[in-house]
Amino acid sequence: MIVKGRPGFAMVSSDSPQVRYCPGFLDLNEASSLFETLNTTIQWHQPRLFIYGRWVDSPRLAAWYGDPGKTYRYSGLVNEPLPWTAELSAVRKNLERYCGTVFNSVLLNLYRDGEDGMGWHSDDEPELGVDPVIASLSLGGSRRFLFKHRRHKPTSTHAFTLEHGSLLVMREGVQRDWRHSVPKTRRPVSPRINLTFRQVIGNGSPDPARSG
Ligand SMILES: O=C(O)CCC(=O)C(=O)O
Ligand SMILES: [Mn+2]
Repeated sequence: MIVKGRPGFAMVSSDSPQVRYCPGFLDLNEASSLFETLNTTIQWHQPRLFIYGRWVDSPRLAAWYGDPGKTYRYSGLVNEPLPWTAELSAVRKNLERYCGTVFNSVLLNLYRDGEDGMGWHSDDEPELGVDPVIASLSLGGSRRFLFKHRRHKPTSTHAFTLEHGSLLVMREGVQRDWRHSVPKTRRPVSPRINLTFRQVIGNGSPDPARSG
């Protein structure tokens, strides 16, 4: 079953994600100018991930910014944070106010085209703590974003289209109960930047797998 995400639609029952989608969180000009700035000033790199016993290029570029010492590990990668830029600090402040929570780091992903995507995973690494709140800001080309339940069979899938300037807030229970993904697409799509703001607790962790 596919349940289409609607503006302001909150899935809050115990067997569905506690998710809020806010299209137009940033106005068009603000979103476009932020996209241009991040595209050219962020220190993008090509992560190599250890998946199913081998090293592969991740199908996207990435960057990790945050408070000093907020190291983030996944799929064999150890990400040491780069210092906050003025633009990232301003967005962080805005999202902290909106979400009523504190973030000390942000993972940025650059999807160059439809060949780039992100496989099914949960943001459940131990350094994110139990039940993290994650705020996800999208800029550039719209992409589909899917949720599927980790245990329920048959699985129902919730589909959102994350638009330029939109915010998706994933609250308590979402990472515990659901996986999410950004599927690759044959449709022509513009480059997209996604920022997921997180709260890293302490340092170091084991290394949970992420499927691409
Ligand atoms: O690009 C997105 O919308 C999702 C990114 C994501 O799930 C992640 O960085 O963990
Ligand atoms: Mn994620």
